[in-house]
Amino acid sequence: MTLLSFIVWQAKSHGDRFITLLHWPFPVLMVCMGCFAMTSGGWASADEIRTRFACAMSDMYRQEVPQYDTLLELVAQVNADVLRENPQLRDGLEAEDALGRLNVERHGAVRVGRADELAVCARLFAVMGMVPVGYYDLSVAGVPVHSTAFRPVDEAALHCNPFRIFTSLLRLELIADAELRAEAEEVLSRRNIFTPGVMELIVRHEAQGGLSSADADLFVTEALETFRWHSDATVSADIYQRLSHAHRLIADVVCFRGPHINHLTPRTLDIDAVQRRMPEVGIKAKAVVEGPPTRDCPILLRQTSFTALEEKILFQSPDGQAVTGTHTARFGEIEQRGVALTAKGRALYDRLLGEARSGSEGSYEERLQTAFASFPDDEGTLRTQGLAFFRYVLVDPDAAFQPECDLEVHIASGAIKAFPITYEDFLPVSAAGIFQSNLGGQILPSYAENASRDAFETALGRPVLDEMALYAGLETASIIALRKALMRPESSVKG
Ligand code: OOG
Ligand code: NI
Repeated sequence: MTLLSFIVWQAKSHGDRFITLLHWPFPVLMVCMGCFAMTSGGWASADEIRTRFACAMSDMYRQEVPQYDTLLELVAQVNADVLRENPQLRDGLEAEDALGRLNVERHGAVRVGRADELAVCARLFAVMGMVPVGYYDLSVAGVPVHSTAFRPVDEAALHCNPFRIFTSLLRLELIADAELRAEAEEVLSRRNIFTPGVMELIVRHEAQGGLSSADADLFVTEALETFRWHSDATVSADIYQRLSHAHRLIADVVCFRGPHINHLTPRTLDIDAVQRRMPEVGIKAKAVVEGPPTRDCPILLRQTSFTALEEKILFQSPDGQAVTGTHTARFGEIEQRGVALTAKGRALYDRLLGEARSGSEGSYEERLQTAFASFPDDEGTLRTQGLAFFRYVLVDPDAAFQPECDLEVHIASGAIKAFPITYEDFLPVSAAGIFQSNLGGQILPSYAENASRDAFETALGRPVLDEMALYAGLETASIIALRKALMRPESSVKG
């Protein structure tokens, strides 16, 4: 396929989105600007605030959940081993300048109880350049929430620190018992999960278009308060028990002063090794790894977790007597990320996963391996069959190009390199597995398929972005940059 026809093919396969993509600030996407601490206006950059916040959150969680600290050490060890034993992978990551991001990479998760709490979360995360991407309906899996992931979206920001927060909104309407529902609503209506300080700084950021470095520090401190663990419940033991009986997750969201961060997840280069070695460091891992099976060429996302801690809590009591109890909500998770799949690739993934999950022969891992045998496992085939997204980079600017040159010829000659675009999002079936592994084996009520994206977006105060359009945008931007380089052969284009 020639380069020009490839661009035309992109335009056709991504339809209307391609037109929108043409309006993107391509130079911003394509030029890795690194993490500048300051923007030109003198404000702390969103990337910088996000990095400070992610570090502060990680430090807080290490104090609160010591097993997470142990997990971080194990992941660092495994990643170092993988890089030592696999120089090719190391060189690839180095060529992409992606080693730095690996060490800071985390995702976390929180669950809020009211629509207006979600809306303020959107404004709070926006200060850090994190916007809602994707809609996840988890009611089908017996979890009464729907969710999005707040994350950076442009290439430079992702490169700097792709910190994401999977954010769920409780769906009280799925509580069948009307009296209990009203009670939960009443409890939630009494709380304010944001400090006056963070509200003021959000408003200042919106008015000024940025925050000074000192204000950014203050913002991080104040924002962190929302996600801190509080061991004193806001309700009596009786209400807690009744809500917990309806669904443990409902009690977790409703009965506390705020949406405590419930896990933080470092990224590993070998999730099977971490899973295997968790018992050596005293961590009990979830039985199966969610997502695709072990492969040469990782796709999407694989995840596993350790079960939530049992923590002491204090209930309210009318006579002021201390009533103690326990609550299990906070856990640790690890993830391994692979290439983002196109709609075609994703449809194949969903079909094969469905086959493995519904089968009954052999172990789940065996069924997964068998089902995924028909998913191509080399970058070249994933790319040429249009199953995954790639970023095309001109690595030899001195090569003699003609617009009609064949892309594949230049890839074969090494003048153009195709790098897999990392999947930055989540998977609903996996997310449900992660939720469930931490509900202590509670039999889950099954909710009818009940996606309510409109209601979610109304609560959020804006639409969620379409992740497929974002990946297509990154791929197309890289091709347009190549085309520009063809027109001005003297200019060198770096990815
Ligand atoms: C979120 C579970 C989903 C993931 O990695 O898929 C999630 C939660 O337990 O609140 O974090
Ligand atoms: Ni997670």
